[in-house]
Amino acid sequence: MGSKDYDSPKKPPHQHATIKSKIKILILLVLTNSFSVFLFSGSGTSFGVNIWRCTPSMHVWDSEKLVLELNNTRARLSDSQAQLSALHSQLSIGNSLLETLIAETSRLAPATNNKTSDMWAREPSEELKFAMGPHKLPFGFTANLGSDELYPAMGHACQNFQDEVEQFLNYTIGGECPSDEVFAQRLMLKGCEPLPRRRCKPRAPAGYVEPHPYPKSLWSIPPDTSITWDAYTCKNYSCLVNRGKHSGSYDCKDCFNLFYREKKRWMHEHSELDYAMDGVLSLMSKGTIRIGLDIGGGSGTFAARMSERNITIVTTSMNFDGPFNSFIASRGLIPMHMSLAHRLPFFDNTLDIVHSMHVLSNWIPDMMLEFTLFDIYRVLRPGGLFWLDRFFCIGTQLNSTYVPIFERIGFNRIRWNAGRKLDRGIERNEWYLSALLQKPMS
Ligand SMILES: *[C@@H]1O[C@H](CO)[C@@H](O)[C@H](O)[C@H]1NC(C)=O
Ligand SMILES: *[C@@H]1O[C@H](CO)[C@@H](O)[C@H](O)[C@H]1NC(C)=O
Ligand SMILES: *[C@@H]1O[C@H](CO)[C@@H](O)[C@H](O)[C@H]1NC(C)=O
Ligand SMILES: *[C@@H]1O[C@H](CO)[C@@H](O)[C@H](O)[C@H]1NC(C)=O
Ligand SMILES: *[C@@H]1O[C@H](CO)[C@@H](O)[C@H](O)[C@H]1NC(C)=O
Ligand SMILES: CC(=O)N[C@H]1CO[C@H](CO)[C@@H](O)[C@@H]1O
Repeated sequence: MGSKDYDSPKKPPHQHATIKSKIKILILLVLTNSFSVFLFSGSGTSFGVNIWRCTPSMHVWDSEKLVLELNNTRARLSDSQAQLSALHSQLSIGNSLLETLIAETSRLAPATNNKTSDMWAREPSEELKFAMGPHKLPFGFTANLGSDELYPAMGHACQNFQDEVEQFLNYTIGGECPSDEVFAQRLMLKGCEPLPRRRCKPRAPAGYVEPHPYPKSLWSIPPDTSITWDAYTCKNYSCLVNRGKHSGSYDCKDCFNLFYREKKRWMHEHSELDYAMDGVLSLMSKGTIRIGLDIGGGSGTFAARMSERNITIVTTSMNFDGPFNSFIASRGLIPMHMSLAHRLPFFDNTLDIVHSMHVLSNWIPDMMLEFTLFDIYRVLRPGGLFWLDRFFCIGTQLNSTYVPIFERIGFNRIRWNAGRKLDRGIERNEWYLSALLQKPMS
């Protein structure tokens, strides 16, 4: 389809209603004012406080002057009242005239929706208007939705970044999307999440190679050509895999080398902070842990290990230093591109297990952490497990800040291990907390 097919703008459903409601507000204002004028002028005893505000120079003891002033004010007010009611009737006429006019113009001038426009710093671009809707539903579809229009989801903070959002929505309709993964992700991290949807297509990888069949795919590194790399510093998987050997801090530094540390994770109890997966699962009735979530799951190894145990785990991940999501998907696991600030897209009381390693830590502002933990509690089913894996903090914060937060949430502790971080952590009083927490049955 050519871009022409996409272009035809639809009549925005809201314009008419918006101007109408603005006029109604105006009339209400006028009515309210004339009503108070009426109160003022109608009764000599109800002057009170308001008059003092109007004529601050007057003195209470100057009673003769006061009477004069009041008489004066009263005269002026009843004057205004007369004027206002004249205005009022003029406006009513104006209102019906305008309604006719609006009905006419909204037929003639499409895509001038000013209800949503009001939220933005300036008149939004056409594509932005389409992206945010609302879009009218066909007649008869409103019952379940409770509305006769659909509002596309878009993070409310998008409004703070109109330039960026419009740049994000600047493309050839139906054509190839700009190569802007990093740009888009920064926008997400500023709170513009979910991003608005677009009417363009992502670039195809240079040489897509079909994934290995499952379960071999779980432990295969995908070919460099099967994803697009332009956006990242590391231009291929070899780079991602090898950077673990070099110094420097990267997100999920050594998790792309599937044959080194990654291969051993959660297989054995290396220390009291590292629980073995089978040990954790054995605490629950067999087969009752079936579906779950790994928050910030790096290359997806937690989900891969769970998959080998017939447990389905969704892995959330941002693409910080590389295409984490593509990597996870190539292993045959489910990636979800979502920041930590996002409300978990699962319904209440549904998941058997939520796991998170290294990600939840003291860099997260306390209030946000508390919201995150309540959200985890929300999506877990009664009896569901929250496996908090290596939560990092300073020793003094543990008992003063974090233990109280965890206690407020209301999980039951199944396992709870706090230990000093080895290497330089010892002199810096750096700690890790690992815990197995269970949502109460009732
Ligand atoms: C108040 O004003 C009316 C005319 O508006 C006048 O007849 C009356 O004498 C005035 N009363 C006083 C006390 O000035
Ligand atoms: C959209 O992109 C074109 C070409 O890159 C540019 O000239 C134009 O200014 C952009 N418009 C907006 C609103 O960013
Ligand atoms: C992989 O990328 C790195 C830089 O990101 C480059 O130095 C290296 O030559 C690349 N390797 C291959 C096989 O393309
Ligand atoms: C996973 O499910 C398959 C098919 O039902 C079964 O053959 C296999 O034994 C299961 N594996 C585990 C670890 O339970
Ligand atoms: C926290 O409190 C517990 C019990 O009160 C205590 O055993 C532990 O040493 C404290 N932890 C830290 C890191 O201070
Ligand atoms: C079509 C239309 O009425 N657009 C207006 C929306 O609101 C902005 C800001 O108030 C005006 O500048 C536009 O003309």
